[in-house]
Amino acid sequence: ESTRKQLIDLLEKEKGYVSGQQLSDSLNISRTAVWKHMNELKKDGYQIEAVRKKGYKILSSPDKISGNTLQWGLETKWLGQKLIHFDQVESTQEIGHQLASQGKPHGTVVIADAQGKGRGRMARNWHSPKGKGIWMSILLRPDLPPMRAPQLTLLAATVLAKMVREKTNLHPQIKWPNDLLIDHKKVSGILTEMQAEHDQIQYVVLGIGMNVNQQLNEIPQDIRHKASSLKIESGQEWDIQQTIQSILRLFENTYDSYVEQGFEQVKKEWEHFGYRIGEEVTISTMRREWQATLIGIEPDGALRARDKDGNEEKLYSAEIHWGEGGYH
Ligand code: BTX
Repeated sequence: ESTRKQLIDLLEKEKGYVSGQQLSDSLNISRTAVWKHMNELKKDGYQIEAVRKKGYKILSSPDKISGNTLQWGLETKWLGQKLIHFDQVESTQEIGHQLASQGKPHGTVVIADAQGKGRGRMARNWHSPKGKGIWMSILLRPDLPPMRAPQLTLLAATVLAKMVREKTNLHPQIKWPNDLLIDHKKVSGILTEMQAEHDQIQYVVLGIGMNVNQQLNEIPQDIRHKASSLKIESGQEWDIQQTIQSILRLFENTYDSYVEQGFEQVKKEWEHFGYRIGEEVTISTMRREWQATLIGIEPDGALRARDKDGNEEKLYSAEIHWGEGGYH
């Protein structure tokens, strides 16, 4: 794999042709091995021109996602350094849990082009059409108590919001705890699942679903009024691989400083993007439903809300909605 990376680097550096002999010398592999690598690259969607007596040249890099192309150009230290890509799976979350139990390291990433049974929270489903979005799960092994796990969801949401803000002039917002909205519509959702024992998180599988290149008619009709994609909102097609790489880079930075410095900075960023903070909404939990004003988030990531009588409450799990029909 690293030979292959070096091979691509050599070809990319050289604007002209690089001879098979030159490649074989620099990489210390046989001419036959060079030739085999070229065939593998073609399978991954690289367009390579081979000219007799001159050598090889990369004409274009692939759009088609693969583990290799995703890793190439990935500017991270630990996140996604182990990265597994599938064309189609039921759910990347499921695979994340399998990898965790096989002992795969912190920072392992699973990505699929399509999910047959993408899942949301509380057994809801997540529509994950082929090649249209980012369907990925990140395996984390944080040295944290289980009660801090919800902070990771909020952290992930700020990362997605920052990515959108970096690349567009749109105004992404986060609806507590885990929805990324653009212009009031859900573009992305996060699902954090944890395995804990005693007072220690064993691992977290953090799932990110992001609608990227769907057109309006590719969003299921029943959610079209409340869901959108980056393409619909920005009016342009996105490069999915680059978008994944940006998310992973931002995630790693944000996560590293969270581990070093705590939740405070994430909380600030989250509140900057926070949706309907200061406004009146309807909150429902398993037990009841009431009107309240959203105040902000707590240092531990819980939502703080104030009811009509001025009583404040910390919420760890609830649904927030407003207007007709509600939103969930
Ligand atoms: P959630 O429970 O907050 O949102 C699920 C709800 O959102 C659904 O009930 C539906 O109304 C709506 N919905 C379904 N699909 C979409 C979509 N593509 N875009 C916008 N709205 C939608 C949010 O759960 C967490 C989603 C995590 C998805 C990732 S994808 C990678 C990983 N693997 C996996 O199976 N789940 C996660």
